[in-house]
Amino acid sequence: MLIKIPRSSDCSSSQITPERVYLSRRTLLGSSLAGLAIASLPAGARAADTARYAGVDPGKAPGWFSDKLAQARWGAVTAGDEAITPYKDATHYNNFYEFGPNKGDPADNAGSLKTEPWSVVVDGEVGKPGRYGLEDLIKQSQLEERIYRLRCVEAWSMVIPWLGFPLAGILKRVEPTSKARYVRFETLRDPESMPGQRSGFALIDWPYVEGLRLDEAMNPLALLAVGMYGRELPNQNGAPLRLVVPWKYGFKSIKSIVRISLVEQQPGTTWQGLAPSEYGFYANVNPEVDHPRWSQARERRLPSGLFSPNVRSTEMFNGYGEEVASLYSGLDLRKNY
Ligand SMILES: Nc1nc2c(c(=O)[nH]1)N[C@H]1C(S)=C(S)[C@@H](COP(=O)(O)O)O[C@H]1N2
Ligand SMILES: [Mo]
Repeated sequence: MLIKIPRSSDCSSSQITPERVYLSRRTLLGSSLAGLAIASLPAGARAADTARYAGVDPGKAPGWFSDKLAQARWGAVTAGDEAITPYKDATHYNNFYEFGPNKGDPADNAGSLKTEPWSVVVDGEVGKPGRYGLEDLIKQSQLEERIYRLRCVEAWSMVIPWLGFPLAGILKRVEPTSKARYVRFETLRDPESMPGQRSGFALIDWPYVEGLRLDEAMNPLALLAVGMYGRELPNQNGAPLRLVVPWKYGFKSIKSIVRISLVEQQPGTTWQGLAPSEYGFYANVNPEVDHPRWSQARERRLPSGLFSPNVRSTEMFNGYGEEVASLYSGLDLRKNY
């Protein structure tokens, strides 16, 4: 299937590393897994980014992942000249409440998550419902590297090189019926491996749930990620399968997905349920609509410290307006935050 990515975030063909080049680079680097991570950089990547990839922990790389990686389309979407966030920040400054409320908790606690084998239930308004093994679900899709900005509703941001599959292709394969209008996603519920789900203080009614309108889910930018930084997803980043919706606040990008349901009605979602006046269903990045307790006009780009806070202006739709603004024509974005 051919998916047309609009110009602004598309890349020139020179940025796609042909497999031959990729394989020879891999040999050059002694085919170490850390080398794999560096090999995944788009040709012409800056020295600084190469240095950042050098710190990538190679991971365990299950068989299906290595097979997909060898056929991947590198640099399918890039973030222009914006620097990739160091791997260390992307894996040690996380929100994954199932593993605790603090930014370091997921890195400390998510080791207990068992990601293999993994299956995803697909149900609701689809022609091909069922419980799919992860490998089966993605079997026919080509792995793509996409470098996206990630903007959290808490006003920090990162630039992350994801590895994943366009959500649209996978949805089409399970054949949504004419009644399907929304997609609902659910995270694993397993209090045994997820200490946050055992805590009596947690406000969240587990499992974590998110949703998209079907046309949003079909937008070419919506990605189901299985990896990042040239390796499979670390547990704290939502292994083995997570959503990435780069034009929306980070909480829409639900982690460790076990269920995808095509539904008629707009699904209730976790953060909207917790505080509907603060977090909406749409959650499009919008510098003009403030959170009731803070401004959304600016963001801290990680790495960010006391002496170099690295603050920048937040862009409408996180800079992806050319690709997604038409989804919302006629919608009052102040009411539908
Ligand atoms: N299941 C689940 N998914 C989740 C969250 C969570 O707590 N649980 N946090 C969300 C929030 S608020 C953000 S900002 C991103 C963070 O992704 P990262 O840790 O990979 O940067 O994950 C989102 N997905
Ligand atoms: Mo977030």
